[in-house]
Amino acid sequence: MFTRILIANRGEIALRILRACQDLGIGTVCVYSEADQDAGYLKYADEAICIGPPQAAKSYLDISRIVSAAEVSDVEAIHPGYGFLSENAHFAEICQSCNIDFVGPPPEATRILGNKARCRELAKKVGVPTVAGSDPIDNEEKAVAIAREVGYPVMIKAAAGGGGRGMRMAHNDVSLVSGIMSAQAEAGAAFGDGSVFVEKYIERARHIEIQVLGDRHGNMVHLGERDCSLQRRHQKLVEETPSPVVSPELRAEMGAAAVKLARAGGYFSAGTVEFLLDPHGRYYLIEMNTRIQVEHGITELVTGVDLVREQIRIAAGEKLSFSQEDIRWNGVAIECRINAEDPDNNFRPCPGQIGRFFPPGGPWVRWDSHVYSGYVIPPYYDSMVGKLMVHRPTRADAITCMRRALEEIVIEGVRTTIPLHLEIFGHTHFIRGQVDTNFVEGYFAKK
Ligand code: MV4
Repeated sequence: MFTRILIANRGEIALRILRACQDLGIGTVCVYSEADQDAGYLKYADEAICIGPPQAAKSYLDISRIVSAAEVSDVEAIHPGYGFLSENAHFAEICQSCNIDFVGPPPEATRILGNKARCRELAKKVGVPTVAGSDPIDNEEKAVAIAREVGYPVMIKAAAGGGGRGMRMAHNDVSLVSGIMSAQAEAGAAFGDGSVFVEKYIERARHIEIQVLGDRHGNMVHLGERDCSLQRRHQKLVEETPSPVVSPELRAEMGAAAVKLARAGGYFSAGTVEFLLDPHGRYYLIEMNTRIQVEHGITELVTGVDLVREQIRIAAGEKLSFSQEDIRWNGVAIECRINAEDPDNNFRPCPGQIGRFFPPGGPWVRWDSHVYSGYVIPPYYDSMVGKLMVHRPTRADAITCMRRALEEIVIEGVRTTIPLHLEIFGHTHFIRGQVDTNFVEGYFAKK
């Protein structure tokens, strides 16, 4: 097992990884930008190294700065968290070449499974259902022919895209051609790869993702699903497990499909296979996330598996200490992502200093956050303040518990999404589990 790990991330996930390291008796090195120099969690690290100015490109995204910090602090491994360099295969390769273990999947698996087009191609090869659509577009006439064949509306997606970037909807030939051009331009600029493909738009779908966990000895399990249908502009607002619409039989089937795909791609570590589930119960692969995800905590609550701890054990060459038959799901867990955004101003980010602050708590409540009264939320990174999770025997109990927790939070000095979450948790359709990927956009259209 490692003696020292560098945490190449910030905020709540840096604290989460730090806690897992401490539980494993592993020393910790935290890197931080000048914008995070007063971050409270740094005091828990054995060593904290400033790697640059606030801009992510010159700090948390700068491979040479992070690897230099790893060299001078003599760590054996780097945990990338999520976002930043967590899905950067080149970074994982540089770590390997410097004899530093990367706490995540092998680079070649990231290159295949983390690319939407290559992931789709592999899924077709191994018999995992995919959405009707195209390979990467090399000419517009072909794209028009395929879109007409599968039927409008269609989605245009960047192969190297993520978080909704390089993604467009098209309802006819004209918007298809213009959508392809703008998606190619956006993806080329954002990811250095402008390749895009077309998929039929699955109406009234649920967004169901399967958590997989594999070690370096060929063992792999799935840990059930997370229903992430409540998104606003491709940013998840609420996640829950189990999904109200996934039966034990469907869970086993989708779990097996996810494991089959990940194995075929040579994957190990924690990863998430994303599917769409249509109203007829048919599921389709859309992509794979080759990292630990923001919403991993609700899976930890219902399965009792510490995913970050397992990632570290796997990176150190240890075997999974459980089989698929050992996995049990207990109760319902729901997460709200609390962001410092202004619901009355189109959810624009609302950084600033937190005044009076009282976190939620009590039985069955988990609050994963790095913030405190007096903390300044910097404008340079994502606006997430914390992840509020609850774990109860039933979905109805979980909703009640979440409402109580949301109502007791005090965060002054910044606007947050808490009022929106309270509206969602009071909405009949959500309470009945009858929402799909259009719910949030549709909800705002009526306001
Ligand atoms: C889709 C889709 C419907 N049809 N693909 C992919 C990335 C994720 N952030 C959203 N994704 C979707 N891909 C096809 N072919 C529906 C979604 C989707 C969604 C789309 C728009 C607005 C909110 C959404 C919430 C979840 C899933």
